[in-house]
Amino acid sequence: MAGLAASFGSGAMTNSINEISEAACIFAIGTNTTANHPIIGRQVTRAVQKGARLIVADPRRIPLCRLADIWLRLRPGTDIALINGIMRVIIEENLMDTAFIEERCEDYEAFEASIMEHDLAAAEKITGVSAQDIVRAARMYGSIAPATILYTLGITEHSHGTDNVRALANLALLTGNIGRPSTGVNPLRGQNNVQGACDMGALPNVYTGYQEVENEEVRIKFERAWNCKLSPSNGLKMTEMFDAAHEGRIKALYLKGEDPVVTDADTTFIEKAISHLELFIVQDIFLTETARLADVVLPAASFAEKDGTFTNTERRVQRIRKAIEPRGNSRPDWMIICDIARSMGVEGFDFDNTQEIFEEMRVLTPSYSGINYERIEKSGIQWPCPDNEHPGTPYLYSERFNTSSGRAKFAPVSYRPSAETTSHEYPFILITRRSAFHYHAVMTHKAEGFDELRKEERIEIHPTDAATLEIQDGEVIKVSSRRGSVKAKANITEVVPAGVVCMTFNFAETRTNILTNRALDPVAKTPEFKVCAVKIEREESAYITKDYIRWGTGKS
Ligand SMILES: Nc1nc2c(c(=O)[nH]1)N[C@H]1C(S)=C(S)[C@@H](COP(=O)(O)OP(=O)(O)OC[C@H]3O[C@@H](n4cnc5c(=O)[nH]c(N)nc54)[C@H](O)[C@@H]3O)O[C@H]1N2
Ligand SMILES: Nc1nc2c(c(=O)[nH]1)N[C@H]1C(S)=C(S)[C@@H](COP(=O)(O)OP(=O)(O)OC[C@H]3O[C@@H](n4cnc5c(=O)[nH]c(N)nc54)[C@H](O)[C@@H]3O)O[C@H]1N2
Ligand SMILES: [Mo]
Repeated sequence: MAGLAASFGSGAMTNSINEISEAACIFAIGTNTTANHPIIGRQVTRAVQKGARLIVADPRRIPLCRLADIWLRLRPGTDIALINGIMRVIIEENLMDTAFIEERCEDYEAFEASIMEHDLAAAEKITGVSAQDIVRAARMYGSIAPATILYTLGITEHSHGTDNVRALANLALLTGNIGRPSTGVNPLRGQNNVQGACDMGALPNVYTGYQEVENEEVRIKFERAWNCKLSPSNGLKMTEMFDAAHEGRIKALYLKGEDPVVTDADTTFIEKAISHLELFIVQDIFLTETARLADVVLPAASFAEKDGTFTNTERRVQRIRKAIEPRGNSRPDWMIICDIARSMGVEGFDFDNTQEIFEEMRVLTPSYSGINYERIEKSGIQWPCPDNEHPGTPYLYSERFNTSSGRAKFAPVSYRPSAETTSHEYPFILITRRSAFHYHAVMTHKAEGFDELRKEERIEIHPTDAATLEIQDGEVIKVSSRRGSVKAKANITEVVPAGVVCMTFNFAETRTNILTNRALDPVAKTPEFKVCAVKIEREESAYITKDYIRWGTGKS
């Protein structure tokens, strides 16, 4: 996920997990923390028990709402109007940190002018949150320090996700809540080691440690180390690769640890794009729905069957050790990759173990230079860690930001509606989300216990809407978007507001992502998973769509 644009860096938490319990104010926006990051959720609970103020911004009544001093039930996709409204109150009531703005930031005047362009009445109209609640939240976040912001997909999975993050960065800068303990703008990363994968350059525009592909000095350094020529231009983001495959610009795809036929937006399109490939290789620990479409499947070993390091959401690099031997003919990912490279005649892949790979990486990566296997034998170290004496960095930006001037830039952003809005034909907004009882689509369904807790999709729908449509709780209903239809049982609940329905994407037999919209954020290229327009019909009038029948039949 894109980092905090110009001034910040890597999409990692700016601060540490254990600092959250010491915060005096927590603003949790677009994160169902207790369900999806339970360890961090515990920190929030502990902070509240110690007297911290909690503001929650979420269209759904998530468990954290019970603990919150203020719950801002905004309309999906309207966060920028909400955050800008909060900042207007902070400016009008003089709650900003003027000294911090003068010493550490730039471009403030233009930013302030942009905030004063829209009044609270406009914010109330767009978000559905009362002006009074916006004022309360602004006074709370603006006057109680240290204050920390926690955010996740309710913020990022929008066609304006990067702007949402910029708005939150502006809010932290305005109040000086960055660069000190228990402050910060903290994206809680999703998958295990997704932070480490990004740190290792599994992104199309950077090498390890966010060293830019288009920077010539960087490129020459890597060319010398690897004794080869490297491309001077950025590659494609994953979502863009499927467009390229669809158009024949990409002919071969080697996919590792992703199940896009279930988890990417508009899966009908994804399957079509895959069918245009000349060669499709999938490397996974399970035979996923996507792997069924592959020409070659390479069985990989799971986390428990290999050595290496994982880097968690607070930038902590930790050792993992093999607990059991790889099952069957599966092998650790690094061995498979090295074998493929060697058999293609590429030099430099003669590693005997993961420590050798780590050593090569750290020599080339300033933020990891001081980390080695000996130092993290017992407990992990948080990057940046530039040398062997450095203790690691619990919070970022204590002295300077990642800009040439070292100052953070205010970046004005204005509210834009989501790519798809409701219409007469599609009158509901569909939010997609996670469940505490499953991990995405494939991984937890192999264990029976999880299915005891949740074995099928239940579509959350508000009692008023259910009554209008004469839907009973537990009845099978059909949900359709402009892209296709799926069916599942209704769950009548006030967790969702009227006009909004909500589904998970846990079940291959209810492929929620047939419905979702591929509208991408212009910078991060993340799809708008959190907002699409749908209609709801009772099963009587429903019919099974082509997409639904096609499920599981493999490559056509
Ligand atoms: N049990 C479990 N835990 C997981 C996962 C899992 O599959 N299962 N997946 C992991 C992964 S990869 C990730 S990325 C994280 C994700 O963690 P979260 O981001 O917490 O996951 P979601 O439930 O998708 O979305 C969070 C919240 O965003 C709200 N939301 C939707 N639209 C908006 C909006 O427009 N504005 C605001 N402010 N809020 C909105 C939703 O109502 C929801 O409560 O969870 C990780 N943890
Ligand atoms: N509608 C909707 N869709 C969404 C989202 C949403 O909120 N709404 N959220 C999005 C988000 S944030 C995420 S992160 C994605 C998740 O999307 P995916 O990453 O596609 O989902 P997972 O099921 O976590 O897939 C991980 C795959 O990695 C495999 N795997 C696990 N360990 C290893 C290993 O060590 N080696 C290899 N080679 N493979 C391994 C697993 O078997 C699995 O097939 O879904 C996205 N899709
Ligand atoms: Mo994620």
